[in-house]
Amino acid sequence: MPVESKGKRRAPATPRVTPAPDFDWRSIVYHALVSRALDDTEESTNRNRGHVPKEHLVLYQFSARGHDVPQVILGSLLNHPHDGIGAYYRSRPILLSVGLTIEDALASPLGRTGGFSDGRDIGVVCNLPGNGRPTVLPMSGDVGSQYTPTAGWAQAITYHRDTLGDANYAGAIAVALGGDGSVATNGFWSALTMATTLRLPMLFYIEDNDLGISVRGKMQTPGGNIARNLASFGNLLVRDGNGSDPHESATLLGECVRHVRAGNGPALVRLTVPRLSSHSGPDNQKGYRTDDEIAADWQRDPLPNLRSYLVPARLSEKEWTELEAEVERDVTRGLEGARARPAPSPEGIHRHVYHDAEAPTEAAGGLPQPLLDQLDGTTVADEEGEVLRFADAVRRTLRSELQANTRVLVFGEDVGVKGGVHLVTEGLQKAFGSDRVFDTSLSEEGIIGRAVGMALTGLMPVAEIQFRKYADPAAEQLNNCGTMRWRTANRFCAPIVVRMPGGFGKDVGDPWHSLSAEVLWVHAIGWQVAVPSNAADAVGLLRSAMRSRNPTIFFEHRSLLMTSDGSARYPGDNYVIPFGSARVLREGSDLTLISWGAMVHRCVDAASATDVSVELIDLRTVAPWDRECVLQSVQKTGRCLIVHEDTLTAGFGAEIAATLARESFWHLDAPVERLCVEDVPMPYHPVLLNAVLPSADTIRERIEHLARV
Ligand SMILES: Cc1ncc(C[n+]2csc(CCOP(=O)(O)OP(=O)(O)O)c2C)c(N)n1
Repeated sequence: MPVESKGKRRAPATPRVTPAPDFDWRSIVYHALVSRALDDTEESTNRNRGHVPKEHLVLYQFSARGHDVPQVILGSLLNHPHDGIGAYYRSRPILLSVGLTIEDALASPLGRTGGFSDGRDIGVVCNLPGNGRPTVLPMSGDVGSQYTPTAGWAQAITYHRDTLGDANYAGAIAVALGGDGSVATNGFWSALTMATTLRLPMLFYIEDNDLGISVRGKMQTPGGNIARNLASFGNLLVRDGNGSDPHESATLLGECVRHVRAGNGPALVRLTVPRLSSHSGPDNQKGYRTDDEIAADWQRDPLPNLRSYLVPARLSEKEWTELEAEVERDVTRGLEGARARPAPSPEGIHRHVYHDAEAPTEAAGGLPQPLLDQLDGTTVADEEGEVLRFADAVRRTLRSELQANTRVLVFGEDVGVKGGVHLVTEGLQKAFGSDRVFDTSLSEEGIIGRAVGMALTGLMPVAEIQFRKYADPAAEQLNNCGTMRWRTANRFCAPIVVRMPGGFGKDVGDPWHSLSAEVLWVHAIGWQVAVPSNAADAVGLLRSAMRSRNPTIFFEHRSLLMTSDGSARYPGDNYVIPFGSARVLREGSDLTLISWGAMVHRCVDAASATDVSVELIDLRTVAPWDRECVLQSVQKTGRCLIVHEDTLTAGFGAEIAATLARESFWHLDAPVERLCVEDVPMPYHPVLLNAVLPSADTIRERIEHLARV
């Protein structure tokens, strides 16, 4: 086994103290040595090494050397089957200590089949389904994105334990690992706010190597010590110590884990650690670190300290040497197994973007299948239902699902006591209690990250984003939620529902409250996107989303919430509409008119005001969208006009037009036309607003023009 770092190691320096009891030191040593051996192996077989055969190349590599010993000490304390770990690319040692196999650990950086991602994601972005041991939540490449899903897992622990009465969750905790650079991210502060205001069972473990690639810790937090700066933070136990010292690491980590497990609220522990390698494979540290600094860091290597701490007090010289030999054997065997695995097949690359009923195993996360089987809905609407406004229909659907399914939670800014700024959730907190319907802190990243963490534990979170535009701060969590199933090769999924009002209001607009831009989530991978035009469709689509194994963006158009346009008969407490099924509102033979959301109503008016025979299709969902319905209609009429409120360039109409150009070219008698908001933000004054929005008149004019072409 190549051990590049051996020559640089120094004599042990830690003063002899009696090793802390209650730790499985043998296992800690084993995993620390495995982690070192994996780093050594990968560093000698990465892209920078010319002599390595191509098939043995590690394509992208991060070393945990120096971070490893305290991480495996922490891992040894995580033994509850419902513990959740939110980690990052330097966290492999803790994964090893909670069940990652050596073969998987090596196969993934080689990009081989199996493992965390089946060759789809870089090897250091790991995950580990629990199966009776702690779960390592699917990591992301974005620094800081691990924090809010971990806080969501922590809140879900309290929900399972206290609301669902599942005693198996008693004593479980969530642990987020992050570097000193990550304490400057939105995710860190959002999760810290959540954990401390709600007193969640969550531990923040900050591994401070004073480097964020090349940037020093003083740039990330004043003075470079997040623990010192958080000393007076409310509801937070804070500890600070030396991660090179195994005794101090074990003492502080042990104290913090006990504190959180006992239900005393969150804790944060910062340990200083040396980064004994470059940031990652391609980095050579030139220009930002001197040889003297690197040598000084080697003086702080925790591994020789671990040895002098334990030998001979807990392990004999012989036992340590035997452990080294065992590790060498196991890693050699693991490497052989990893290299023997085939490269992934491109054939399967399109699988697992969405739920796949044919997959041999179901991903972890989302509602349990037996519960979903019980919740089978009907596509037959109750024709006698009372006429409800859109907002009332959504509220009634949330109410019936909260009643039918105790795993449903509804939350967002002002959603609880007030009932939402649009009053859609009015009265729900009173009816279902503040653990099921609640206000959140003002952080959209926190709202969505929390939802993701909760869904991973098997809950159905329904998160409200107050206005479409305010989903912007949550973009990272939304994107990572969508790709989760694909990038973990169906090991994890986080089906959540994100309700958001958007679009122009009644006689009013502006760039902040009137955005639609639904196409963004059609382009983002893995999302279902519903844009209902009326209360009945809203009921069916929302219920489908809340019983789905895929995440859903659910638009509630502002101009429809309280108006007669959006009103419809309530179709029943079990009514569902499958995604991807459009509705033909009016049959015709001259031209196909396609729309969704509030524009549907202007299209209805336009179609009724012309002699042209218009077939009007309400798409209802834009991801997936009903291609067959559209193609069939256009192949009949030969003409197509698409009307949407989102801006023209690269709006969803462009996708439909491209599809028609390819699939219906020989049936077209005229170019496919789009009528949309031109490429400007929504304006405020009604005169300006009306100047940019397609009106029934402009739609009719365009229909008549197109019919004459
Ligand atoms: C959101 C985001 N911004 C930038 C990067 C690029 N990047 C990768 S690692 C890193 C430094 C992180 O430092 P720290 O959190 O201290 O962790 P360490 O690597 O030192 O363990 C940066 C800037 C990223 N992955 N994600």
